[in-house]
Amino acid sequence: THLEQALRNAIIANEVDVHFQPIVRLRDDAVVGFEALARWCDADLGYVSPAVFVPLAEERGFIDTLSDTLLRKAAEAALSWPKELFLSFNLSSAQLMDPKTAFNTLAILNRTGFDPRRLELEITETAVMTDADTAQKIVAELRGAGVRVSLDDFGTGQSSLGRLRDFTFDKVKIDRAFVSRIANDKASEHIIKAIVAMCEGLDLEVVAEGIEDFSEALKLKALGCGMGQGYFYGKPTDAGTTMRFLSDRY
Ligand code: G
Ligand code: G
Ligand code: MN
Ligand code: NA
Repeated sequence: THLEQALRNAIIANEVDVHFQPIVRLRDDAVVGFEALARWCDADLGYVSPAVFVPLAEERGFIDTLSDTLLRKAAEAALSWPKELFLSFNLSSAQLMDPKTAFNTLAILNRTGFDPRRLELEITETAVMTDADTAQKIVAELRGAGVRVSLDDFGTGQSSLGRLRDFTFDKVKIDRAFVSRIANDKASEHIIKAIVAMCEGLDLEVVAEGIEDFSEALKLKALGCGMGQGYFYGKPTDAGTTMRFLSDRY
């Protein structure tokens, strides 16, 4: 298809970019890391969402090429950040079924000179459920090298709480579907409270995604959520803007 060819060309021409959105500690609003988010603006097609082109690359069998390019770019940019900040990077579900993923990922970090202990990989429940054995091996290998792993979009996938026991994760990201409802929906508040309590018991960190205003931030803090992310704290911005934002703060 035209879209596929355009994407392939954009990868080769190094035109698929990566932006960064801050993740903060809710206690004091300190920035603790950034999530890398792929961005592609094609000359003819205009802006194409990663929600469209990531699945396309998965389907057409070049997600590893795309993802390697993005991780390299993200890690290179993150090298200039203060050392205590982590980089969070999304792995696609297809990559969690490919045994080469752990080796490839570590090779990129090695080549870039980026400390694996500063990398966090976001994976989804659905990916974990699809091919649990392979996913588990990949996760174990990466964690063995110091990479941390977070469960993204928590609460929306085909989750089984049992997986939380079988799998060793470091962090849970509460899907913004819950966060966007806490203002007027008691049920979402109870769900978040339960997730926070569960994570405390399992010694997992918690991030609330999609925080868009001050009242949501206050509520999540009151619910004991440790970290937050969303437009209220910052939209995703390119590497240069992110760096200027950091120089102003540190
Ligand atoms: O960035 P939003 O900004 O529109 O992202 C849409 C979706 O695309 C999200 O589910 C997000 O996790 C996914 N996504 C964004 N960047 C990447 C990436 O670099 N790799 C993968 N696998 N998914 C990404
Ligand atoms: O699936 P994942 O959680 O990786 O994707 C994150 C998605 O959420 C990206 O598309 C990102 O641009 C988007 N996002 C980040 N913060 C906010 C927010 O505060 N509100 C909304 N609506 N979307 C957000
Ligand atoms: Mn994510
Ligand atoms: Na998410």
